Amino acid sequence: MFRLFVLALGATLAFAQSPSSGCGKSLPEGQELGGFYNATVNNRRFVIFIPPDYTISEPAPLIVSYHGGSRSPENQIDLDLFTDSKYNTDKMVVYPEGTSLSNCQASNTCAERYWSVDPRITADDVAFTQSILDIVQDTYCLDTNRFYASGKSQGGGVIGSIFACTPALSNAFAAFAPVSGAFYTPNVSPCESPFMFPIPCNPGRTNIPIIEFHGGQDDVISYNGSARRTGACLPNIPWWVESWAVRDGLGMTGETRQLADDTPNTTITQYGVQQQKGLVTHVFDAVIKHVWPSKSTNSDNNGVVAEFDATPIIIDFFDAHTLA
Ligand SMILES: *[C@@H]1O[C@H](CO)[C@@H](O)[C@H](O)[C@H]1NC(C)=O
Ligand SMILES: *[C@@H]1O[C@H](CO)[C@@H](O)[C@H](O)[C@H]1NC(C)=O
Ligand SMILES: CC(=O)N[C@H]1CO[C@H](CO)[C@@H](O)[C@@H]1O
Repeated sequence: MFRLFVLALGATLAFAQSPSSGCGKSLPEGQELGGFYNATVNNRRFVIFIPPDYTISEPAPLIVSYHGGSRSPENQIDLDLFTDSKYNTDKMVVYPEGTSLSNCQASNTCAERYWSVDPRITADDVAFTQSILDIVQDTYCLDTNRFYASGKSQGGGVIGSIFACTPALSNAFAAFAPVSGAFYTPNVSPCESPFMFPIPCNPGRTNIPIIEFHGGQDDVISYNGSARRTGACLPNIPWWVESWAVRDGLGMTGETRQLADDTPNTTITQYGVQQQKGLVTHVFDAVIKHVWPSKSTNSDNNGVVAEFDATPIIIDFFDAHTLA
């Protein structure tokens, strides 16, 4: 009786952590704190970052970050700054690699990698992600209540319109943060303005935290939607976000304000009230293009920087949401 009580109290004090089976296992040989390591599963590559504060006894949160279409895990590492000690020292970060087009040899594009939100890609990225989660949680000491997904462009599309819309993965990740998301939607007819069509989605729960960032001058994935590629349609972005708010039971109306005093062109819209306030959140910068928003030069922005850094906002959003 007494022991049960102590266990229950211990669990409460630990903020409902859920230690993975990797807890207590020493780091794989040759791996060090702060290091990056290639791994593969079913012939597909992913990169693992061991956070500097990692220990085998304290379950770490996990961020899985998906690169943009044609890009690579290495590009995403440079862009998202989730491995920069300025922003993160406690979270493990994993960078999966997409697959190439089936006819890539003809077009000489086999080094370019894409995600299955792109209608040309048939790889099972849900199974790939599930395999990665299985491996890392059995190898490292992770808190399975704090797994998070982020991604740029197609990487944002695959997490926001496929993984968050799939029972198993919507339950595996505690929150999702697509950036300049390419939310290709199949079988939309007609695919035409105002691009506010029903988004097919079958999540495993009704309280999924989502934060989406988008630029008003995005010339790749237009803010107002477009018919960019045969076989799939791109939704109006505010409509896509609003669809998530409705799916989460928060209603269609959000509260919009300027993000910060020094961001005249950037607004944040939060859906939900009281404890659920911001469960669905949208950050809109009217001036930026198809970028990972950053006040510094990065490989996306050609030196035309944003009014804010997306990275710390995403990390704060993740920290605010856990499973259970
Ligand atoms: C992982 O593999 C890629 C491609 O094979 C290579 O470019 C990269 O340097 C490797 N990264 C590490 C951390 O070994
Ligand atoms: C999107 O459409 C709205 C009107 O619905 C318009 O005011 C705005 O300029 C458009 N934005 C872009 C980036 O085209
Ligand atoms: C595109 C846009 O809205 N630009 C505005 C950004 O903010 C400055 C300062 O308020 C305005 O002068 C720009 O017009």
